[in-house]
Amino acid sequence: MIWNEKMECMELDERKNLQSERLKDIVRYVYTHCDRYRQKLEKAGVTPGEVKSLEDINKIPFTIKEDLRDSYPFDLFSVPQDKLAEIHVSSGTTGNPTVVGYTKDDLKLWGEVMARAFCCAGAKPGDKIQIAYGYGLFTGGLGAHYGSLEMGLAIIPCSSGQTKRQLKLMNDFKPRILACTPSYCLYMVDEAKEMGLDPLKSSWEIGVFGAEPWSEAMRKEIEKTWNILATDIYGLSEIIGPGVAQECTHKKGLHLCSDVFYPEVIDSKTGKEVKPGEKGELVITTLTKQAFPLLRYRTRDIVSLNYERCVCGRTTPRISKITGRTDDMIIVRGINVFPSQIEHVLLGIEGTQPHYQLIVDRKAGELDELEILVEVEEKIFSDEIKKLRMLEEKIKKEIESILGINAKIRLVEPKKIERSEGKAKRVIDKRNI
Ligand code: DLL
Repeated sequence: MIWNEKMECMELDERKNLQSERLKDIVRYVYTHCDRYRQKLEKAGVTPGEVKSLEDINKIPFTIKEDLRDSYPFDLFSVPQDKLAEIHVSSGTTGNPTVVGYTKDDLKLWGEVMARAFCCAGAKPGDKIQIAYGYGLFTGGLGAHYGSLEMGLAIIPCSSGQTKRQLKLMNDFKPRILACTPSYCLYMVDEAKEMGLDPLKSSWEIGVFGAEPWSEAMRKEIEKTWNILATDIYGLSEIIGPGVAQECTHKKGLHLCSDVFYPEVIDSKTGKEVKPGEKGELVITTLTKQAFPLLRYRTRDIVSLNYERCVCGRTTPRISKITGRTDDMIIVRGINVFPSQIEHVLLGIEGTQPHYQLIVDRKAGELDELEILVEVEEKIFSDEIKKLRMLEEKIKKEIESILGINAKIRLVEPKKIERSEGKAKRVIDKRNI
């Protein structure tokens, strides 16, 4: 089943015309509704009249994460605050989080693209869905919720965690669809076995997995273990949350809702568009959003684009699975972490040095572990163990309260962390993903 055949199976020329019209409208809209954007466009010498079609998109300056940080909390919004229906936040690079907002119409759009995504994965109205993405400020849970409502799925809104309860509900209610991070899906295997459940006999037939990178090997492992069709869903809070792109049952790339999110893939160094099929950084322009439209937003995610019609009948362009990022953001248990955020926390704690390293690991059947090595001043390192433990605890608590992540802290003596003449190696990722 295709949720919105008109938009998803449109002839390419027709879609291009629609995108052109929408691009003109959105440029005019942000220019007239958001002072910050108007200033940005004026600085680049662009007025709405100059953007006459898609071919003019190059005239528009990119929007980057720092623009969002600098406009904290609401300066990049295009509606007054009393028109907002919902506000979410995601990780910023330092200090402040990235704030994103929705009007009621934006929430409708979110429901629409998520309904397209669930259909694309093979869901049918009337199916039960277990949503094990976190509900709250993270966009995973609520995005999946709105799409399920729109589509007419029966929702079991478990949120993430409480795995035994999660598995009991699966066993008793028999949902056909599971939506969660791929690593959480694998993590649930051991607990299921402990409870005497056979993962091969689970009621889940379709998984809608995303919010973090995962490999084809991991897909095979999930499919083999749970006897499930594991599909990939992509999205980011800045654009809407989950629902930007989703694999169909053929699993040959993620169909991107390009009637509402216009994609470009660029060489991240030159900023120039690469040829279809070549890898580069995904840049997205939201064509119809009201509260928080973004022009040419640099996602930092590396993909390639395929414009060929898919065997499923959809004509929407497909992005490859995300193969990396152009910045140093890592995703630990579905939480986006920038090394600069850790640095920011450490700088505020007396006795620590700005030398640190993040070590991420994932043992078979377990969730990601984040260990942070922190150099401390000589005089602190020679202090009694009790004082060192107190400092570790303080750093741990601070990181947990700011980033929402439970990290193991290891204090090390000065100069223990290898120095580099170039870019410091802040992250050692031992995960096999
Ligand atoms: O992770 C939204 C989401 C929720 C997507 C649930 C899919 C499912 P953020 O927290 O803003 O939003 O993180 C966005 O996560 O720029 C990618 O780097 C990464 N990411 C999201 N989906 C995938 C995926 C949500 N399928 C950032 N594969 C993005 C690889 C992904 N990376």
